This record gives sequence, C-alpha cells and structure tokens, in this order.
Amino acid sequence: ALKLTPLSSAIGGGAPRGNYFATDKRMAGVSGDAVQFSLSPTTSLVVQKGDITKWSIDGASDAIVNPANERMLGGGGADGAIHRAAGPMLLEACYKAPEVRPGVRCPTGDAKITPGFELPASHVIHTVGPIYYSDANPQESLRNSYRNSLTLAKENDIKYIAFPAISCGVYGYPYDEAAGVAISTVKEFSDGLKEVHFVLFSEDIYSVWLQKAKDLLQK
Ligand code: AR6
Repeated sequence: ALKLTPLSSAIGGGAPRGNYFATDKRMAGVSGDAVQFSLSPTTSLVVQKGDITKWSIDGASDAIVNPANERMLGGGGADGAIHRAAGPMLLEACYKAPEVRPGVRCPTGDAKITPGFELPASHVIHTVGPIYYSDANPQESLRNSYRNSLTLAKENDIKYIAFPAISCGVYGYPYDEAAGVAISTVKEFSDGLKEVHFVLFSEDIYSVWLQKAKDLLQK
C-alpha cells in the first residue's frame, strides 16, 4: 500500500484538491511517497519516490523519459532498467533512429520517441542530459532535455509524462541545481499536459526535489 503524504503544506497555486493526494490505482506500480502540486488549473506536477519502469497512468497517452546517452542503444542506470523492462523490441526501435552523425542518434539535449513495448507506459521518450563536468553549459543542456521531452510529448498527444532525475546518476549533475532546472523548465513548458511526474529512485534525491518544488511552486 502506498503511503499518503499530507498535501495541505505542499500544494502550490490553483484550487486545493483536498487534504491528501491519494496515490490511487493508476499509480499502483510505483511505490513511495507522492506529493502533488498545481502548475495551472489543468496541469499537475507530482513528486514521488519509486521505480520509473513500473510507472503508468493510462497505458495509452503516457510516456516515461529515459536518461539515455547519445548512441541511444541502452546502458546502465535507469536506461538499463528501462531496456530490461521494455524487452528487446525497444533496442530494435532505437537502432532504427537515424544517426545524425557517426554513433550519435540523439545529441545531448535532444529527445526521440519510441513505443514502450513491454513497459506499462505506452511510450518512451529518450533524452540525453549533459555530462556535468564536461558539458560547456550543463544548465542549458539539461533545460533542453526537459523542454524537448515535453514538446515531443505534446506533439504525440501524450497527456501524462514521468521524468527521472536526468543526469543525476552517472552523469554527475549536482542534485539541487538539477532540481531547480527540472522544476522551472517543467513549469514553463507543461501547458497542455495533464500530469507531469518526477519518479525518483532514492530518498536523498526525492527530498531535494520535494524541497525545490515547495520553494519554486508555493507562494
Ligand atoms: N527509476 C527511476 N530512477 C532511476 C531508476 C529507476 N528504475 N534507476 C536509476 N534511477 P542515470 P544519467 C535514477 O545514471 O546520470 C546510463 O548508462 C538514478 O538513481 O540512470 O543521466 C545511460 O546509458 C539517478 O538518480 O542517468 C547513459 O550513458 C537517475 O535515475 C548515462 O547512464 C539518473 O541516473 C546517463 O546518465
């Protein structure tokens, strides 16, 4: 059973939705605390702990975001977990994405979409965040990853999207700065989506994200 988190102290602008955000059956696959914020009267942001490979809202117009690398053929971390859960068809679909230059299917900051195959979510949006210590402008690259993922989602009639903490694993992005870029970019470009979720694997990143959401979205 999922733990309910009091909303009264966490909700942002817009109409209150009650005292608790009940993580209902739609999110049954993802376990962990979830807190909802309002970005506009029609768009919510949800910050939760959990495994993004288990996440789905409606199985038709939803997408999880894969923090990939430029080759776009799988890897470790969340990318590895997503490929394992989606099955081999996902790798086949990724191979079909044209190379924009040798070995590069998805340049840093860009986003590409494939079906979700055996995942509960219907689509995967692959994006490549910056390698923090070698990117010339990691903040701009990370912002591009979020913005291009949201734009691609809208172009494909996706209404629900789940992001992990892009670049916060192998790519070494400091959590607090990443959370600021992630939440402010989502706030700016989420119009037309119903729910934007952050599904965070570890307690420490979840805490940083939750605090940043309160700082940026509460008046
Ligand atoms: N659900 C949600 N978040 C997860 C999961 C999961 N199942 N598994 C890991 N995370 P990383 P990056 C978190 O390293 O830094 C890959 O090899 C993880 O704890 O997956 O963008 C790619 O192929 C961390 O907070 O992605 C690239 O080569 C966050 O997801 C490279 O890593 C991102 O960590 C990309 O590095």
